[in-house]
Amino acid sequence: MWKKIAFVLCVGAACGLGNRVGAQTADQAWLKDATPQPNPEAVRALGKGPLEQAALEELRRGIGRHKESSEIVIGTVDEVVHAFPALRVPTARAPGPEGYWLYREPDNKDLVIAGADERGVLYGAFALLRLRGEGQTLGGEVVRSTPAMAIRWVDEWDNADGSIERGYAGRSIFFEGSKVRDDLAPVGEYARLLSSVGINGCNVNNVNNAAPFLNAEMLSGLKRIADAMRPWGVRLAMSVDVASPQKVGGLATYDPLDPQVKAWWTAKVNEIYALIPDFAGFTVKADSEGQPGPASYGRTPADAANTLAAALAPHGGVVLYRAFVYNHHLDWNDKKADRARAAYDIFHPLDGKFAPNVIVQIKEGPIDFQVREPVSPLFGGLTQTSQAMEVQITQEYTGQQRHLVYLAPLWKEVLDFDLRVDGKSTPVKNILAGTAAFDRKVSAQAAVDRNRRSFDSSALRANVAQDDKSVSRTNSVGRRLGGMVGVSGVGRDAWLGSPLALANLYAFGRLAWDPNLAPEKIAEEWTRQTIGNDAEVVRTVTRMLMQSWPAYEGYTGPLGLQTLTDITGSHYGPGIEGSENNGWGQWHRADHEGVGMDRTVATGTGYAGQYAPEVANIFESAQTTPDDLLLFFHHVPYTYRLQDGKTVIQYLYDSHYEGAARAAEFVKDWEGLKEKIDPALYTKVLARLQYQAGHAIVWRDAVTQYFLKLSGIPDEMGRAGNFAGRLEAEDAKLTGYEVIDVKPWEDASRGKAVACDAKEKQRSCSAEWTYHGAAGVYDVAIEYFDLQGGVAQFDFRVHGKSTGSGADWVADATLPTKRPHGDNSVRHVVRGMVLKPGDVLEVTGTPDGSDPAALDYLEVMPVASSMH
Ligand code: GCW
Repeated sequence: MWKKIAFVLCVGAACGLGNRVGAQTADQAWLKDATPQPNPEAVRALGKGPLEQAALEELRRGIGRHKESSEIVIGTVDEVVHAFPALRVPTARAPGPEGYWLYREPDNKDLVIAGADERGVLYGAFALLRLRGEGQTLGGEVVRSTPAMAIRWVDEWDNADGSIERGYAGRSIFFEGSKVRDDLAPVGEYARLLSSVGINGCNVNNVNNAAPFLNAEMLSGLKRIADAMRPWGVRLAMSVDVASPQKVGGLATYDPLDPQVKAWWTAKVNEIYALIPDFAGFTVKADSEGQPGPASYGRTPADAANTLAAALAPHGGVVLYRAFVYNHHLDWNDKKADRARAAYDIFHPLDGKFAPNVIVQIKEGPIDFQVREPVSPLFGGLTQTSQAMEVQITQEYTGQQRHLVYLAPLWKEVLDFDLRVDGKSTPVKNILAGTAAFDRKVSAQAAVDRNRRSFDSSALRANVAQDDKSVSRTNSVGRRLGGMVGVSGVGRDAWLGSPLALANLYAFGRLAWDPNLAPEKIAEEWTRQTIGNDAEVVRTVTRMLMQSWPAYEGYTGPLGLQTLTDITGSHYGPGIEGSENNGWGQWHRADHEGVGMDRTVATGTGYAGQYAPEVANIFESAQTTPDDLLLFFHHVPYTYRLQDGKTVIQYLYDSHYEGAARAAEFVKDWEGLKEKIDPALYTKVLARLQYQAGHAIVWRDAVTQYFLKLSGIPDEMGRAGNFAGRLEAEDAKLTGYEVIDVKPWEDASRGKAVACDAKEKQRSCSAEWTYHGAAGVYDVAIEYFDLQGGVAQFDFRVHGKSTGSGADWVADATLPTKRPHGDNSVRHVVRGMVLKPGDVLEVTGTPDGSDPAALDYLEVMPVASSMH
């Protein structure tokens, strides 16, 4: 009987999702497959629609984990009211579009999941599983939830060749060799993960290099992707190149106001909808970082957006037009030039000129996903235009998934930030939800409309086709659209590569659904579902997640300096001058006297004046600017005192040492959970945390020795530039190794390292030091450079004898760039060495390919402080 039912009810991507060995499944994230428990009576669906069937399947799979003796009935509100006319449902408080309620009548064991529409049923099912997963049971109360925002999308930056821009988890799950992949099972699993946290759209291709995606073969492939995601209520969107009429269509122009161009887009959009009837829309990057745009014809972003919008409107599609438009050839010597101003300067004058189905997609800060930036003032600058906030799940500037950085606290700060438009409370989250003060008139109208619709079941959508018009329908009542878009970067390596980074994907969906959720609560929820329900596990992992962004900020770019990395390259390791002296405009203007960029109206670039007066006044003065943004808004002397009286320079030293020390504690925290978590997960995460602890030291040393040299002001605690116990490679007795200058100099201890020149054909090189410290037991750290293009080998010996476990290792990590510097400087620790004065310490490096087994230093550390 069970088999038969399972067969009949198995639909679309819900089929065959058992825990396939070696396959990429949602199991690697927070949705754990339960062993099927044949208990088909426990869950019943009232409708036959595909999303409702997916919800049914999901509940059956998940409920297997929980003992269920009663029945769960799922359906749309219409279906529930129809099936149970006597049910005392709380009709006055019906869920809004895509929402649900979970309801158990006081005198009845059975539980009802009612969705405002089919998506709501699916989200309700996932909500129930989440509550159960957390050990919560429902009493007689109603759990009622409606997403705050209409747009809850992830954007992928996948290229047709299968590579992923700023992706850190392997190759694309969607594309390979200019085609859509044959095996789309991972795409279905991804959509299931997205759906479980309420994400309803996925743009699958990069905003750069988008033109090849509009050819006929690719479009038929995209149809297959849309089919794989549809059972989970995730609609497909794509990025388009505005020059496509010329590049793909062969027209002489792509001027958005040219009638031929408009006709071309209409025909192309019709072709897409013939294949994908619920296609969600286009994302556009234009006039930005080399992408073509309307400026080539003297047209505005609104002209370009509206041409696309007109083609999409009849089908209910939308245009997400990115406000990431700026000149990357700014004059570095011009003290008034400021990239941060660009989005507001370009888009604010266009407010009110966009078609109703255009949403301006704004990065959360005015620069580019830095470790900390102020909120983009453009959110407050568009009161008649729908807006979405773009955040990055993929950790481009925040450690590229090799560092633990839980981003929900950053996003939450932005969501809660009050822009005080017209002197009224205007948190960003309200703007995105279309409920800001300036939306009051239209939202009042929408509320009337919603009330009229509530429990007028005929107005509630009952099938996918109707549901897919939800976006345009909401807009037709005058309510601004809006939402959140997360650049996700998932790949074939367990989605995000790092197991703990998945907390960011999870948190993104949860916050887009409900921006009032606390990041800590989300972290806890995620930990329980992903790692374990044990109290110590939950407490420890939640604490690690919550401390991770402040730690990373502390050792990379505190006080609003932004991430102090090479902004024209990998965006990964330390490189303090990488953002200066070029046209890209991520400047911090550090000199001998002081640091920070003057963005005030009085003496600087005027950026601060883009905020409403109450906020602008706060940022205009260094005294009232919060310390963590001080150097974003002001150029101050190193001796300037922060709110607690500490000088800027001392804070720079302290925060780097404290941040790196915190990263070292993450290792200890995790080690304490060894007996309580899955061994494979334990080992995988431990290796990453150990790497992070080492790389945090690379960051710490680079930034502190750089500012020590530039400012000439010593660290009160005597740490910066003094590396006790460190034996420099360039001071060693070298055999084969040659001294090299590392660039930038601050990325190596004292700016120098040694490399083994493979061209000379020697098999290996060695560096030897004589130990002069006290006798005792030590941990020894060896700092080396793990370069691409070969797997170098290392060996550490004392008096020619192997030093035991961990004494030889290979440099086989995949780190950015091909020359030795902070991107690829790695710390290897050999623990518990017994040393006495006169011991000869020797590191042998064997180069391979283009990896010259380069070494920076060796550090002898008392055991207790080995990571510090
Ligand atoms: O952060 C920068 C990235 C680019 C990216 C660009 C953008 C897709 O370094 O790789 O391009 O932002 O957001 O368009």
